[in-house]
Amino acid sequence: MDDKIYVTKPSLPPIEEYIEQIKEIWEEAILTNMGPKHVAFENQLKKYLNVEDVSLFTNGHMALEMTLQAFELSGEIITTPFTFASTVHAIVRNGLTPVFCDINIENFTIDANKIEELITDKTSAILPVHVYGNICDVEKIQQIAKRHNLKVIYDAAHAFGVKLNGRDIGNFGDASMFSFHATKVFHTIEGGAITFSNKDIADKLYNLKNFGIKSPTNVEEVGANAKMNEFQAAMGICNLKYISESINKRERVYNRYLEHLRGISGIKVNEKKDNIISNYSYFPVTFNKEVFGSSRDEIVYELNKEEIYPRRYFYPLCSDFECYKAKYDSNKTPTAQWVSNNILTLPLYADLKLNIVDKICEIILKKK
Ligand code: T4K
Repeated sequence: MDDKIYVTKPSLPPIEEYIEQIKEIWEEAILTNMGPKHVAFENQLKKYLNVEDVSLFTNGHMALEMTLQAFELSGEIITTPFTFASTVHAIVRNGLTPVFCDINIENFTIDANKIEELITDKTSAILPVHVYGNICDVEKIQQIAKRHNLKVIYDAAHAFGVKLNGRDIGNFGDASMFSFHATKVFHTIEGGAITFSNKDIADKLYNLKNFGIKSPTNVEEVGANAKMNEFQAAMGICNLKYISESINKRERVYNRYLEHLRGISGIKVNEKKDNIISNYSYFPVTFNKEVFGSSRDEIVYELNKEEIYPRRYFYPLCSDFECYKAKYDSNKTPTAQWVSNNILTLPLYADLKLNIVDKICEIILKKK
């Protein structure tokens, strides 16, 4: 048995429940193309996420890429360099130009106070990321978007089930993308969804993910294939039953980390605010070597020696990627640069044993 500890481990439903779902797929012999599981799962999600509309995709990335296409954006999109490659690639693969805004040090999301100075006559949208499930300054972002007539599309890949002041996260901006990848709080093996309220976008997304086909004889748009299949939807139906239990277990792990690491000088943990219902998706920690005594990378080395594999999400910054670095200067986003160089996401998943959390923290605190 592999007793290595990774940054995450997928939550799986009882296998019998998935087999039951799969049997029904066998009986119907509809495997994909918006079949009965797809429709049922979409309806369940609409209720769970408390949103007007949901469109399912084969993964979060294609959901985001096609949403940018559906809104017919042009020119420049303001986003954050402190994110997974997908966010920026989705912009570039649409023929658009990412403009990187710095992040705030409190919760690592885009610094809303710095967005306006980046707006030009070419800007058509803002693409903020609720990174680690931390919520962006949605109010300020909405005001800016309104003033400048911009669309707001949230990358909510990490934010499944999160609420702000009782309002579900998928209701902010023009659309939000959720990832249902195996490594996420909630998964469909691979998968993703867009939540939105604009009815025109519903038809567009539906067509775009199915080659732009409007009817068997009418192909209206240059679409692609990004449909969620029936096996993915079946996994979603099974996992949705256990989501509250899974988030509660994550909260226990999160609290245990806090018990050990909160208040240690040179370490900053990701504190949850009282007006937020969290999904406890990640446990990011920054290490300030001058104050703490050890750097992030020294901590990684120590943990790896014990077969514990946290991840440096998100290092390097997207603006430092080989494919983008010639066009960007990461010194212009100094907070993102510092965070990327000093942050570590510690293992966090529903079934992580609390004694392992104790061990991880002991290894970290020995390096004070
Ligand atoms: N926007 C943001 C902000 C995102 O973070 C992501 C995805 C997207 C957009 C795009 O959404 P998707 O198209 O993926 O739906 C992982 C995930 O693959 C990726 O979905 C996720 N973000 C990203 C933050 O993490 P890697 O390259 O770190 O994956 P990997 O294979 O190294 O997995 C991490 C650890 O998880 C492994 O060390 C072991 C464990 N693991 C992984 C898999 C796949 C398992 O235990 N079981 C598994 O099946 O990207």
